[in-house]
Amino acid sequence: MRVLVTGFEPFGNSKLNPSGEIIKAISADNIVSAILPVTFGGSAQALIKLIKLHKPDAVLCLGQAEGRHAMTPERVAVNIDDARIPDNAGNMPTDQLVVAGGPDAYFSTLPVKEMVSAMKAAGVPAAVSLSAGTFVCNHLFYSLQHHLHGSTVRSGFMHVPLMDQQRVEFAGLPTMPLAQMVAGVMASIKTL
Ligand code: PCA
Repeated sequence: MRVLVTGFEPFGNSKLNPSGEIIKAISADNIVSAILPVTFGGSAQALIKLIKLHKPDAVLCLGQAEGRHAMTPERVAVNIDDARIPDNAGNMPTDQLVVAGGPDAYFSTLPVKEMVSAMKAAGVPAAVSLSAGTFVCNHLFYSLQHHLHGSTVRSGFMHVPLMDQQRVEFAGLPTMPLAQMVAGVMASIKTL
């Protein structure tokens, strides 16, 4: 079984993105990984190219969600782009559709509850999340589910907390050690 796992480059004014750092830290024979640009459109195009190239059996995309305490597999992707800050190309869409004519939402086809249980069993704080927001992460997640809808490839998205090295930059927000996040991702992949 081949799993495609992606993370994101840093965005906003940050120099780090834990999802990208996780990608740099994981490697296994059955894992193909990539770091995607934090841009509407560009992120999804790059991901779909990777899916066509590697033909994975499952796809797990990762992104940073500042403020979260736990690893959070997302349950639902919504058909809205509504940015509070510009993406890395300067785009800031408001109230636009991710896919014109697409359904309002798609559910994750990953076993989100089993992933949470597996992460907790590995000692990693984890919880199911009901919203991936309306920025680039949700855009990527929705585009992924739209692309793979009707196929047998299982796919979804997981937000991760800030990492310890971001504690000064995001004073007061919860962080998690990178090694714990990597353990969580590996435990999640095992459930697939
Ligand atoms: N988090 C952002 C985009 C990139 C990332 O890591 C988000 O939650 O939309």
